[in-house]
Formats: sequence, C-alpha cells, structure tokens
Amino acid sequence: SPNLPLLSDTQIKLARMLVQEGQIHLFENWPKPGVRDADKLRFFEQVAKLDISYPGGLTAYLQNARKLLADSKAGKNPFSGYVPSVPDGVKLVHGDEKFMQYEEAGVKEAQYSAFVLVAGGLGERLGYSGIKVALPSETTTENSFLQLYIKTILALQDASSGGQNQAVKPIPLVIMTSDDTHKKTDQLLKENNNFGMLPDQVVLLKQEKVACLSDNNGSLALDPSNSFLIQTKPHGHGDVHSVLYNSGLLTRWQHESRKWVLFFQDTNALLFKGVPASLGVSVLKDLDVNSLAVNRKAKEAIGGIARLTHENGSEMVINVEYNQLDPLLRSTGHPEGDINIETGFSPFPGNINQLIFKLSSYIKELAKTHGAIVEFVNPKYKDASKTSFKSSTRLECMMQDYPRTLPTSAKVGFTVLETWLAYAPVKNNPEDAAKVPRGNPPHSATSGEMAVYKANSLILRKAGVLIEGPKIESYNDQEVEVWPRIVWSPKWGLTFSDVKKKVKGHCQISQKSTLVIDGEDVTIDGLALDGALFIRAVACAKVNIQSLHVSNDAWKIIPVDSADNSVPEKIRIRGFKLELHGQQLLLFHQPRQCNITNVSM
Ligand code: UGB
Repeated sequence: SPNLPLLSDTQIKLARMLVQEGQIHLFENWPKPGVRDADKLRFFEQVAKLDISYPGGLTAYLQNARKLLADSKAGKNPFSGYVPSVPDGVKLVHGDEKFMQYEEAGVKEAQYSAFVLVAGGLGERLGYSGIKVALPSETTTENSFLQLYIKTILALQDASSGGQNQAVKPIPLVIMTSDDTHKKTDQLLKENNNFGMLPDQVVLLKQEKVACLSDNNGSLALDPSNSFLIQTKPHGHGDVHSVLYNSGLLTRWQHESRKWVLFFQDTNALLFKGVPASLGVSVLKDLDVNSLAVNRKAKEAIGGIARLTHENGSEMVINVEYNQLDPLLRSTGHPEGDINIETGFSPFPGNINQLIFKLSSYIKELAKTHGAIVEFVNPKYKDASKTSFKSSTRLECMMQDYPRTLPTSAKVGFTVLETWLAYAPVKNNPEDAAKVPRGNPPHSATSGEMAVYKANSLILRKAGVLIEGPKIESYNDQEVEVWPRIVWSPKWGLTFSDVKKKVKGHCQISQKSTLVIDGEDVTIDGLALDGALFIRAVACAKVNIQSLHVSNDAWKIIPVDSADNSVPEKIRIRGFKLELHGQQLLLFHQPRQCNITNVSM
C-alpha cells in the first residue's frame, strides 16, 4: 500500500500475511505516509504481539476462526458423533474414614505440588470494579480471597513437611493475570508482602488477549475507540496451559521433584476444603487428570462432567459446558435433556474447575501441543440467517478442555465432593443472583459468604460441637441460611483430623454467635458460646481453653441496600453488613503455653 510508512522486514512480512489472510480492510482508511506514522507503527507492534502469543501465529488463529465460525453457522455440535453417559468417579463424604485417608495422603504429597490460580477474568457478571481476588472471602475477618488461598497453601506446605520447624521447599504459586487484572494483583501482593510467601514463591504470568472477528469470513475487527488498532478480547482460562508451557516453569518444577499441578479459580472460599482429599485421590489412584466436582442441579450454570463415547468406540471423560449438555442429551436419545433424577440432582456431576494434573504426563502432552487447547466461538448473531454479528466475537478456550487431546491410555478421573464443603463461587451481581430460581445456588457475594459459615458450622458439628441450626434470611433478595459466623485460619483447621484433634469436651455455639480462631495451636476443651469470641494467638503460642463460657450481644447482621452508593461496593454486593454490639477478644501475644480454665465472660 502506498500509505504504509517505512517498515522493517518483519513488519513487511506481517503486512503481507494480513493481506494474504484477507485483512486488507485494516489499512483502508490509513492516511498518506507521514501522517499518523507513529500510530501505524503501533499497529504493527500490536500485530507482532498477537502473532507471537498464539500457538501457530495469527495465520493459525484466522484459519481456526474461519473453521469454527463455519461450524457455528451450520449449527454443528462440537461433540457431534459422541454419545454422553454418566461416568464413574470417586465420591467423597466429608469426615468419613475414606475421606480422612485421602486427606492424609494428600497432605503428605502436597510438598511435591505447585498451585496455579487463573485470575485473568474481570468478572463482568459480578459487576465489581476491582479485581475479584481482592474481595473479602467473608466480612467477619475481611480476609481477601487471595490472602485465604496463600495462607492455605502455606499451611499445606508446613503440614506436608511435618511442621513449621522443618526446612521446607516452598510450594510455588503461579497466578495467571490479564491486562485487566495484572497491575492490581501485583499491587495487592506487594502491599501485603505476598501474604507471607517468599518473593520468588509467587509468580505472575500474564495472558494476552486475542483478536476480535467481525464476520463469518474471519475479518479482524478494528478497535471502536482507535482505528489503528485491532480490537482484542480475552481468550479464556484455557490460555493457562500455553502460558505455563512458555514460562519454562514446568521443567523447573520437574527438576524440583514436583509431581502435581493444581489449578483453581478466583472466588471460591471453600475450594481448599476439598483439596487435600482430592490430591489424595490423585495420588492413590495415580490419575493423570483429576477434576473436582460437586452435585449439580440440572441446567445449573456450571459445566457437567460426562463420559463421551464416539461412534468409532473411543471414549473421553470431559466437561461439557452447561449450554451444550442439554442439547447434546436431547440429540442423543434423551428428549427431556438435562434433568434432575431421584437424588434431586442431574446425574452429571458439576465441574468446579479445580483440576489436579500429574506433572510428568502434563509435560509430555504439552511438548506435543505447546499448550494449545481446543477452542470454540460463540458469536451473537443479528438474526436467524447467521450472516452478521451483533458485536465482534473471538475464539475462546477453557482450561478443563485439556484432556481432549490426551491419548486414550491417560487416566482421567474426577472426585465428587459435597457442595456445602467445596463450592460457593462469587460470580453473579445482586440483580442476576436474585433471579436465580429458588433452590438453585445464586453464586453471589451474599451466598458465597454465608456458605463459609455453613461449611465451618457443619465441620464443627461433625467434630462433635453442638451448633444451633441456621435462620433463613433474605439479603439482596436472595434467601440464605445464616449459620453462626465461624471462621478459622487455615493453619488451625487445614484438615478434618486437625479440627477433630483441637475441639473436645462439651462445646455448644448459638446461632447469633461469631467464633474466630486465628492461631495454630489452639485447643478448645469445653465451650459455651452465645455471642462473639475472637481467639488470636501468635505462632508457637500453645493455647488450651477449658470450660469457657462466653455470652455477649455479638455482631449483628444488618441489611443494606445494594443500590446505596454510600456503602462500600464490597459490602453492597452482599446486601448486609456486620455491626459490633458485643465481643470477647482473647489475644495471646507471647509464644508460650497459656491455659484458660473455667472462666465465664
Ligand atoms: N479467567 C481467566 O483467567 N482468563 C480468562 O480469559 C477468563 C477467565 P469464570 P466460567 O466453576 O463455576 C468456569 O468466568 O468460564 C479466570 C467453567 O468453565 O468465573 O463461566 C477467571 O478469573 C465452568 O465449567 O467461569 O466457568 C476465573 O478465575 C464452571 O465449572 C476463572 O477463569 C465454572 O467455571 C473462571 O472464569 C464454575
């Protein structure tokens, strides 16, 4: 084009590639040379970045896009040729003997693991303006999701290597960010000294966005706010595999004798409660891939894990997204689609996108694929002719699709955990959450926080504590069970056997109560709690509480209006705030033995 500025050889190659790929429209409105040359060069910088960050480059991206757009227009089911059936997995019941055996095996093995948090999503559905990992996981302690995750990994690290006094190899944490979340995640970590992790123990790896497409021919879309740039959008959490492959970390981990990589998502405060046992399942069953799952209501907006059998006899156990499972069932002899069975749940377990991969087979597979994952496209068409889009689209990929390219010899399994124990994501804004049909979980900040209290209450109940049942309340138009506000630090109660060892005697807690235990070696042998009690002990303090009676006016839950802008956003999205009316603080600042016996407060 006569309107191109002076270009380097690489830029000329990129320009040729774009023209050959039918993208000449990108240059159509370029002014003559000498005008806006800096913008034109920036355009080529962007094209070079898009080219390098996609396996196979932009040409491969456009070829894949054209094929997927044609399939989408033709209404082709990505699983056509496959028949779904209910797969076998390991079902765990919290607290029973099997659960505790798996937990023990998982804790031992945790020192050979690495954790990967995918946190590149902006959370448009939640409508929160900050990064989601900075949100409080609950408002009794206000510990953020990221803080909770890191503290739990550190607790696992200590427990796995036999206690904090032993030299341990730090368990690495990778956080995949995006342009939308990178700076704020980095800042959150810096402001909080990595929440206790060593400087090089936590690594941020940024995923790049991909080019948007404006039509079925795969024409690249220009950015509506800058006609010298291609519009880009996130490619999905599936990028985590290529990002890890390109980072070189996987081979480093292998040299460090690591065996497992655990992937997890940004806003599920319960997620680590099932991790030790599920890692134990991976170890004892020697699984290449283990997906964590929960019981799922039919049509609930989480993917279903299914066994898919192809006409040619091949099989795979894979997540089928909720919008694909129902049509797939209907087209394969199940006219009612995805329905609840006598258990009250869909027979297809719900994928919670916590994945445990065996590192050795993961490395082998990525050597072949370089981390590329089967993609999909989801254009919003203007009308039934499917010839034009309402807005630009792009290819997307999901991290749980990794097993789709694995050889049939791979051991792919899953572990079903009880929902109350393992799954309470914070994804939906108050308006959308209020519309979720009664009986289905609203997956909001309101339900996410209440689920923490419920899980901790039920775990203590199983350990023998008498816990008064919940009250049903409504906040932000969502009905929730309100259990006593019980929270403990990961070091106190990492596993069920930890909790059982630390709570003895006759203990009872009323519904209005708050109990926070923040300290590793705190034993409670007899407690009557009707109010708020905070126990905080420094590391190495050994606190033994016997026959303690605490009664006060506690913290009260006060409804707030989600539309009231005078209330901080992180509170508004819950629809309630906690208000202090009475509390008892037991603070142990010295690293020594302290006994509290027969006291009423
Ligand atoms: N994420 C990224 O890191 N990068 C991206 O480009 C996009 C997201 P969503 P989704 O467990 O409830 C998934 O949007 O995709 C991160 C499963 O596909 O919250 O709707 C993002 O920051 C689905 O099968 O979830 O659904 C977040 O941490 C079901 O299991 C994570 O990816 C569902 O999660 C998930 O992103 C669920």
